[in-house]
Amino acid sequence: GAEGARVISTWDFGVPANRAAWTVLARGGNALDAVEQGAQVPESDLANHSVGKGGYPDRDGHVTLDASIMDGDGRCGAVACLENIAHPIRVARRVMEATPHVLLVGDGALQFAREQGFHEENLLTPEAEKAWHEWLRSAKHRPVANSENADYHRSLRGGHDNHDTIGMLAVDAHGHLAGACTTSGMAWKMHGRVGDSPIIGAGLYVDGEVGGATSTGVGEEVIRNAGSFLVVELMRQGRSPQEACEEAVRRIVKKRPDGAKEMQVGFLALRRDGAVGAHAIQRGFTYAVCDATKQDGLFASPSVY
Ligand code: SD4
Repeated sequence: GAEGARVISTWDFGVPANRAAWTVLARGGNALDAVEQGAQVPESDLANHSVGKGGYPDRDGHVTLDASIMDGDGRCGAVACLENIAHPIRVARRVMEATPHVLLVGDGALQFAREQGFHEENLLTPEAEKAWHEWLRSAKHRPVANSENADYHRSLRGGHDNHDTIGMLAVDAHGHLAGACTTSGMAWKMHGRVGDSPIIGAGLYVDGEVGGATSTGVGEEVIRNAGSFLVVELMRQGRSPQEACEEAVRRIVKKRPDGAKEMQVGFLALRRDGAVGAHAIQRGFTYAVCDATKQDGLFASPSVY
């Protein structure tokens, strides 16, 4: 029985990701297994240019992946700037379960993944490589300040292709919570740049007494405001998931009065009783909801602009 279980995730591709998570939840499986399964769907999707294999590379042509996973007991693991491994979310879970640490980065993360038996492969698809070459022609390898990364922000704002970070939150039939977040990060970022997604409290936070939150969009702004932690703490103080997401977005906009019109940040929250909230700076942020009554729910988040 999956009574009371629910999984939610960011963007249109959250729908198939939720379905994969639901196969675990529907048979009474646990939230942690569910989000790990679900997050792997966009990681495997080569048409998705911001998660896993097929993701757009950094400005030097390296596909570097960020991912984190967390459960309601505060157990968590993450990897950042990981190359050549198609499923960083699985490595993040191994960090959580097989090391005394929370976050492994770069070569160390890759070394650990190898030791854990993960297979190495080239994650730069011909399509992503072509897009990178096109970007190089116009940008001339110039490091662009976050607020000036116009192409990237345009793609985030429009929401037409909905290729973005997946953040997923689940509550299982036993009332346990878990969340996962995985991304190739900001396209054409500087080599070594790490976004919010693998930072516990920024791109993902879960507390079994309260609920969970995750984010998508310009990671620097989310890190600056400890975004997902903020959403969970606001819920702890009695705000609804919706109010909590709205307040977290408001904080970000307030600190960047000039930049906010040009950038996207979205938060998604799941309270432990299954209540959902979502809010974003720009229109176009969608999220998917799946439970025993409806598997393919897709909603448009309210937004500031
Ligand atoms: C980041 N939040 O690395 C991510 C970006 C994202 O590509 O949402 N999508 O800042």
